[in-house]
Amino acid sequence: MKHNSRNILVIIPTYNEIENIQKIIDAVLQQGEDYNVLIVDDNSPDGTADVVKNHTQFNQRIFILEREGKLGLGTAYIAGFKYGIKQGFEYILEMDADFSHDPNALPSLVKRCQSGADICVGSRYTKGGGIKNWSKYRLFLSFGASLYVRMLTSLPVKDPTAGFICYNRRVLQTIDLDKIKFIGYAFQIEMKYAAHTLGFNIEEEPIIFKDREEGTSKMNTSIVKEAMLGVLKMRKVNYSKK
Ligand SMILES: Nc1nc2c(ncn2[C@@H]2O[C@H](COP(=O)(O)OP(=O)(O)OP(=O)(O)O)[C@@H](O)[C@H]2O)c(=O)[nH]1
Ligand SMILES: [Mg+2]
Repeated sequence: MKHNSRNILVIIPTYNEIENIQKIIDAVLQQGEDYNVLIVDDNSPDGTADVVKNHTQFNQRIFILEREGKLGLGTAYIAGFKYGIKQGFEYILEMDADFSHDPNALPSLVKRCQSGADICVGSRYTKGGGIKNWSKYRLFLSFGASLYVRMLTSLPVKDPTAGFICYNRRVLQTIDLDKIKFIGYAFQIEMKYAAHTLGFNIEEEPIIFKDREEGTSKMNTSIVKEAMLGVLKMRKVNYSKK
């Protein structure tokens, strides 16, 4: 059997991504031999997991974690991180299934981690980054959230709610992942905040984010509320393992 390189793992949580799943897996694996993909599916009613499972039998670079129901983005990533660490991956990434994050930008994030960054954030709000075809409302929410976070915390990250990220495995091994409590945008903030308070350095690589073209959005106001209150709460948490 061919040796499977345990170098890079791209985690993609999915809920009803049947229109995107095949294309996004192909686009990730195309980045190189050392790229692997882990789908964390929450029993999508549209059968997303079945498409993935058609491939896992033949392709050793595709993995799947199936959960019983929609348990949220945050816990999906935590499950994925634990899997990636256990399987010995060196660089563990977060990415959406909906092509908002350009798979061709993956190597630029990995490269930054290979040359010293503990975390590299694909950033919309750093010089050279940007957003394509978002409504004024989404732009306002997202940019407002980033200002809010930076006002209330010392987090030196221009795009704290970003979800396109490369972690060095040492970061995920050091954070007590069982203390990460939030599920939506707050989860993204919380991971960066935890890493920062534990002394890890976070770099930003400019990316152009684009709105999903296919499938439906899972954004809602409770996620925004969680983020607003969550930022206040996380300042009291010690994220180290005891
Ligand atoms: N496993 C799992 N994946 C989820 C869940 N909610 C969202 N996702 C996935 O997480 C990623 C980001 O979710 P999106 O729906 O794109 O959220 P968003 O980017 O804020 O909103 P839009 O792009 O406007 O739809 C996508 O790959 C979703 O399929 C969930 O509860 N469980
Ligand atoms: Mg999206």
